[in-house]
Amino acid sequence: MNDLRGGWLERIAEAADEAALEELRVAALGKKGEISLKMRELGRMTPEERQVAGPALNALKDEVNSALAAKKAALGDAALEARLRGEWLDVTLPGRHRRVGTIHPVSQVMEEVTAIFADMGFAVAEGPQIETDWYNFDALNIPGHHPARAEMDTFYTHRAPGDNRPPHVLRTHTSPVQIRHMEAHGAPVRVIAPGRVYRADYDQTHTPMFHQVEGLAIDRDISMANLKWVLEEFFTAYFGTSVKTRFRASHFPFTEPSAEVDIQCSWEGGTVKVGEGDDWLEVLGSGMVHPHVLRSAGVDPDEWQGFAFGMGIDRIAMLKYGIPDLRAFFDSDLRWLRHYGFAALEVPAVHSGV
Ligand code: 2U9
Repeated sequence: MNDLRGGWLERIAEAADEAALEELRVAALGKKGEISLKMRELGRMTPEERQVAGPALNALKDEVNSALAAKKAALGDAALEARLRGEWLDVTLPGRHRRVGTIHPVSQVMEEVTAIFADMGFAVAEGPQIETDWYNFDALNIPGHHPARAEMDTFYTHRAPGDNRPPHVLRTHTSPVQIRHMEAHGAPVRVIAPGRVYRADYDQTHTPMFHQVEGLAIDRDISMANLKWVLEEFFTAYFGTSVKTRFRASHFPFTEPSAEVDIQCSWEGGTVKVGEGDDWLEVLGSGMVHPHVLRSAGVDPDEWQGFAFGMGIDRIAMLKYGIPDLRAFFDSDLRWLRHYGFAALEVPAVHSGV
């Protein structure tokens, strides 16, 4: 009995894993296990023999069961220990650096401009980028023969062969938005129309798609004086410093009189600074809306009058943030955005992993 006990306890102690342990359990205590067979022999013993062997075998069975359970727990602990050692984690490592997306500077400037005009009571109007030639030209006092049509380097859409209607155009300015706005709502009007416009032109200062914001204020007695105040208010808010303006007589088909507007600036070492110095920089066109234009939009020019202006957003973004080449906007490269220090890029880094 002692040999039997010592043999099983030793093998259990040496079991390498749970599978080996299970094999031992079956070999000792399973239906045909060594200890089970010995217990079956009890029936064939004399009562005296059984009185000795019975309790001894039961004790052995209990002892082997306990040894199996203890070894199983020990193997489980060892496996967990090994796993924990393998899955070791250094929680002091810096996090992985993730680059964040940012607002494009043109969108940022568009929002800044919109907010400034909103403070002065202007609503935002939007409209289609593919326009009829009526809304893009005729309604703006630019008839078919007018040289401005050719000058604007217009993109035309195709018509099906045999369809002789005039083609649609990619809008060359956002002015059609304001024609549509007046048709729908009548006067008085205070709106700005920011958005994409298209002209077939590409060099350091022109891209085939660019962004404009136009403004329109129509009421019974609006004058150029109101225009000057609104624009100076705008430039001062936008550049964060008081900015003088200079109005030069000009000509546009849709305004009469018309003026090109310059802002005060200085040129030093090839960089332009707005709001100081004695130089002037042209930034927008403007004027009193031509009576033909008001009439085309269903507004009576004998009752209503007002100003309009238009400026390139890309250009004023370049001026505020010192971007030398318009094509930079199309590089989609965060490096130059960082270089020019756009506020939208100054997001706090959670982990600046090195
Ligand atoms: C309506 C009536 C008149 C908008 C105007 C300009 C002058 C102008 C240019 C500035 C730079 C276009 O982006 S740019 O190339 N714009 O010079 N725009 S007056 O006149 C309007 C608009 C809407 C109904």
